[in-house]
Amino acid sequence: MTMIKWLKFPSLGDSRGSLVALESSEIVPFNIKRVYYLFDTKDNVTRGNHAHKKLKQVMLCIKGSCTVSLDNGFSRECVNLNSPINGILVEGLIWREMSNFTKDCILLVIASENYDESDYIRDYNEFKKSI
Ligand code: T46
Repeated sequence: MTMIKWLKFPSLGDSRGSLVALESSEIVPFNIKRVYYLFDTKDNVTRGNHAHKKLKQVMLCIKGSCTVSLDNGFSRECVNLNSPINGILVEGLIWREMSNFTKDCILLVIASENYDESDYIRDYNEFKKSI
């Protein structure tokens, strides 16, 4: 079964342009506690390289694009995020890495929990043991 859980965000567009509203509902399937975004990422940088114990996230590129690699300890899948109306839901024990950021990339992350360093697994061997 694929780890890539696509979400499509309805665009409330009219003749003036487009608008996407993300609320805790069926669109974002958890209560939103935090929003953060990665931008101005330098060339050839890989970010992430960790798993979360409890955190659920929705990720989308509101500008530019990047590659997200998801690894459940048995297999790995990559997805290209390149649209402000399509994102992915990442939940469960998944090792994630983000790479191939375009210069203009803004990766928006909507999260189910406040920042908590103890929710991170930053060591791949520890991640494998946790599965
Ligand atoms: C994730 C990917 C997509 C905070 O103080 N508060 C926060 O809410 C966040 C997200 C980070 N930080 C601090 C912790 C580090 O000192 O910011 C610094 C950089 O964080 P980190 O190295 O974890 O950044 P990434 O890009 O590797 O990972 C981040 C998120 O941490 C993570 O949840 O899934 O973006």
